[in-house]
Amino acid sequence: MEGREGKGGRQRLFVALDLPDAIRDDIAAWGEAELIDPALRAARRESLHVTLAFLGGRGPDEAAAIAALVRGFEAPGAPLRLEDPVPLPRRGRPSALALPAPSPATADLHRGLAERLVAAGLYEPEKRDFWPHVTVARVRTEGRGARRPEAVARWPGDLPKALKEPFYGVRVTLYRSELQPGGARYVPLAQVELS
Ligand code: 3AM
Repeated sequence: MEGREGKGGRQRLFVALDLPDAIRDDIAAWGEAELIDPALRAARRESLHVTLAFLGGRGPDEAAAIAALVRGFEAPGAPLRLEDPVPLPRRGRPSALALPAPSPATADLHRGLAERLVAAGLYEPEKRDFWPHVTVARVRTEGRGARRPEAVARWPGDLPKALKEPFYGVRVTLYRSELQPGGARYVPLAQVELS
């Protein structure tokens, strides 16, 4: 997995819990039917994940150290379940749509990973509480260069019952986020299977 670097050799990194392929498929199928408002841009199927730690722009040495830490991370598979979609932020005009993924095991994963990254001097924990979720769509912005999200007229309906059954997150991946006109692309740099 090669590293394509951005400005000054820096890459925008984050670590995530990957969803099983079957769940990604089911979310994508639900999204095809429900994310029909033209202001919504569905997340790519292969991008569906629960972010565990956002690391921001890092140089090659730090990226290599983070990759090594992720490869050596040991933890049990984390059971989680999905809830009906919520627009984010909850106040003001929404810019994204997420499925809450309440899971004490995922919070433990986040804590364990954050502790190791902090101990290695590679991470400053966020002040806000960890809130596990899967981002399923972003809201397009109004016109060129505008930052204000468009208004969404048709929000999706609830998830089907089958998508609310518990499942296991089985892999932790370090991703590089590449910002592109069609939406961010996430490139896996290092992975570890959970036991
Ligand atoms: O996939 P989700 O939406 O959970 O929102 C960004 C995305 O999370 C989040 O990191 C993931 C990969 O881009 N993110 C982006 N900027 C962030 C920041 N400054 C951030 N999270 C925290 N702080």
